[in-house]
Amino acid sequence: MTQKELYQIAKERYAAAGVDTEAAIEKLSNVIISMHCWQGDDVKGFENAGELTGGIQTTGNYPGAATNPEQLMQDIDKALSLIPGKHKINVHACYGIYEDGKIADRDQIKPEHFRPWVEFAKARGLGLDFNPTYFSHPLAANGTLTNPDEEIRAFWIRHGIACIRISEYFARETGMPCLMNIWIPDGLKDIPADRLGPRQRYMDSLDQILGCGYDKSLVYVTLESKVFGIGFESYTAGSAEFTLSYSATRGILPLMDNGHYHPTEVVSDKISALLCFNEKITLHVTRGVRWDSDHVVRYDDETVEMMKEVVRNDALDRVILATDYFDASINRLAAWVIGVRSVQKALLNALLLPNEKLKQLQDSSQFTELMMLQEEMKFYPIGDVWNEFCARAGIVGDEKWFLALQEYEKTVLANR
Ligand code: RNT
Ligand code: ZN
Repeated sequence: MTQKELYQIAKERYAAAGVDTEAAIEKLSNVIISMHCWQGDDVKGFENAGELTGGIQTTGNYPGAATNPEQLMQDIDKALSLIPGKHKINVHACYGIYEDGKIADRDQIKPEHFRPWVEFAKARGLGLDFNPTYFSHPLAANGTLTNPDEEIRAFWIRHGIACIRISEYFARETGMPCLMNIWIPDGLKDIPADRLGPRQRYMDSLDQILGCGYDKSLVYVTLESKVFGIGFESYTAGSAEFTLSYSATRGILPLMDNGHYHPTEVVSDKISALLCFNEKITLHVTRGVRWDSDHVVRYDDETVEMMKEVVRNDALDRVILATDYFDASINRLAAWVIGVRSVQKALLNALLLPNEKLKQLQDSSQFTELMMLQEEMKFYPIGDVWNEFCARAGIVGDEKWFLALQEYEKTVLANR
């Protein structure tokens, strides 16, 4: 049977369950995912910074990592050619491009250092997001925005403001708002003597950054929490409670990275709680295995559950989606493609559920039928709808997309 015929059968089966596959495909085509640039080079950036710090880590040494802007952009292009839809690229401040080799320090970075990213995005009709880099820098050794040394703290405040300017530039140039996410690693390995002081300094630093005056229709500032990092096991200044309260009181957006909670705590359950209080929220979709290990996103239970929360709460335009992981042990482009496609598959799954019916069953306490239907829906022919979605986007739907990467590995990556 052809793909079209298989899709027709799938369409009819879903229709019988009250699900409109055409509407699902149409909605999924419009979902933008912000793909993180840092999977391509193990979060190294272009500043020759050396070691990755900040309590995050990549493991593995799969050959072919990008080592310069040309290679990274070439790899992003290749990955995007295997992902259906038009998306955004999420750039970190340590990915500035310095033609003369003169690297600007973090408090001196300017829009011009990111012009090649703008050209890259504009040529492809993509949006851009941005992140200040509060790690992998000598002045980050003992804290950034919480640093008790006022001069160092001022340096990092200047970095935040410089990043707001670059985000404004991205938004103006691409014609799409730029999401600027603040995450700092600041914390302590062992039991603190003062938990309040660093948080008060963090609050003051953020107030100073946001007080620089910027166009809120161009830049959406988000604040990401974390419960711990490697070497920061006992305390982080930017805990969930701190960052949620800060964003709620300052009118910026909260960001949840699903690697940043206790192992049995799930972000899928937090989305609705935040939607009660925020017009928009943001996610870093990742996969934590035992710790915030930033494994490649898969079509697993939690990803599926998170995307159900986005779809069934009618929040596709309220939950902003970005990926965040770094695996150096497998083909890095495959990591991008598998992760972003997994998010899209989880969205499609949610779009293909009879969500109204399931809600009614819950509200009328018909829990047996609810469980039965939730389980039976898992075996509906989602794969045929996925293939149709990909075909309409001109992308290979099944595992054959990997052939293109095998070829790329032979002809491009192996020669680096
Ligand atoms: C770290 C955070 C943060 C980073 C990026 C590189 O735990 O998840 O988002 O992954 O800024
Ligand atoms: Zn993150």
